[in-house]
Amino acid sequence: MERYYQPEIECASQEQIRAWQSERLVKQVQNVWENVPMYRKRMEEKGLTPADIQSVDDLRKLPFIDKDDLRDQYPYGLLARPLKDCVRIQSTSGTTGRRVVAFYTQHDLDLWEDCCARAIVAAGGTNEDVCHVCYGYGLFTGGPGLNGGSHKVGCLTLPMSSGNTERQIQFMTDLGSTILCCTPSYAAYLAESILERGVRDQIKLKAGIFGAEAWTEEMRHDIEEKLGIKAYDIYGLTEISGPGVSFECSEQTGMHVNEDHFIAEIINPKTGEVLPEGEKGELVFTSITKEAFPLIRYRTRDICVLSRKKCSCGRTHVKMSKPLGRSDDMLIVKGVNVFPSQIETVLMNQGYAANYQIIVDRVNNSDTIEVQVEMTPEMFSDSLGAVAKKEKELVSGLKAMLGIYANVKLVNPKSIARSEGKAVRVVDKRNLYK
Ligand code: DLL
Repeated sequence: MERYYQPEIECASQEQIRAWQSERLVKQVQNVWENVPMYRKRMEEKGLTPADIQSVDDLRKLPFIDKDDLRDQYPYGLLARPLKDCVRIQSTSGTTGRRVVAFYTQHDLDLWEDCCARAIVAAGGTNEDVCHVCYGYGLFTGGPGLNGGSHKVGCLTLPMSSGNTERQIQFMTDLGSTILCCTPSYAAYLAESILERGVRDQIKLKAGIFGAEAWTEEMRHDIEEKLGIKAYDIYGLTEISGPGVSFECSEQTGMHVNEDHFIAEIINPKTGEVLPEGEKGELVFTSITKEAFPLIRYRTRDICVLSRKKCSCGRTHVKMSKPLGRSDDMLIVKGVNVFPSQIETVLMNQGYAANYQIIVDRVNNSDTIEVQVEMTPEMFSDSLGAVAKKEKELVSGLKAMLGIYANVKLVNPKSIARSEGKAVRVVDKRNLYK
């Protein structure tokens, strides 16, 4: 369906893109000034009024916001529209103490789904496709976003959600799924399961749209080869709408940011200075068309590079590299955002000292997380059964906090190496950012 490949927008000249961005930014700044007390206060602190923002060149005058601001304003503080105009919330994955909630008007849902539709079209999707969505549905944006995009393209949409691999494969073969949308680790797992069952020749997949977590080029090639598909990356974050903030095209060399809706900047994470195109730094987004929950200069903590090099697909929107790391300590494990501080909170609440290490690995394409924590000296003389009970208590505390299973190992007091500088809390053996 051509409707979601809009060359007049996606292939517009740089001047045209800047003109749209300037016009929309000016309106958005006026909007948040009038409707969101936090923005007005922050602007006033810098001696700014909306009149100081005349074009996209003035964006850098505005203050940054980050996840802590979102948490401080939870739940309704950043709403720019009356609640009666909002029709949906979504939330960042699996964070109990650090919940971030985003709001959408019907207009916001439409533009989000349009962005996902563009991603599906860029992966070759048309109304003749059967789009198999096994991102999680619910508060997580993956399922609802790609589901909406798939409808807009006119694909037959299979709202599978995650899990139940047996059923996934059965529907895939019976209904002839042609586009697979899920996390790259689940895609790799599905690929192995399909090969194990010997049903590869019954699979009609041609493309996959994989994101929500870091994945390497090696992983891409592995999935492409095993499933006989082309695997496209898709990026996004709940705060800015969800998947589809940017997406890969046939060139597979970075993801086009939907610049008619989001302005991307790269900054030095330490100083906040805006860096020129091509330099590596923290990605910052401003949403210029959203109504309910517009974010101005939101620091994503994802480390990326932007490029305006000509793309063979014809799209002119700036491309972002795969995230190359994070400027905070957030981990994404099994698609769920995990902060070491959440784990520490559980340990402290159950009476342990802060001598622990988090070991993340990927075994058979599935993430594993283990928390090793030193027993308290009193526990050292406990029976094995008593120690196992304590481990179980930690496992359920962590499950309640993180929403995922983490293995727990109680180790001898003083057996975790002490560090003279920063403690090495996390050992991530997956090497995803390279
Ligand atoms: O992960 C939205 C999404 C759903 C994107 C489905 C793509 C597909 P959050 O749960 O808010 O939203 O997590 C956002 O995930 O800041 C990145 O660190 C990471 N992330 C998202 N996409 C990618 C990707 C969804 N393609 C956080 N590569 C972001 C690497 C990604 N990291």
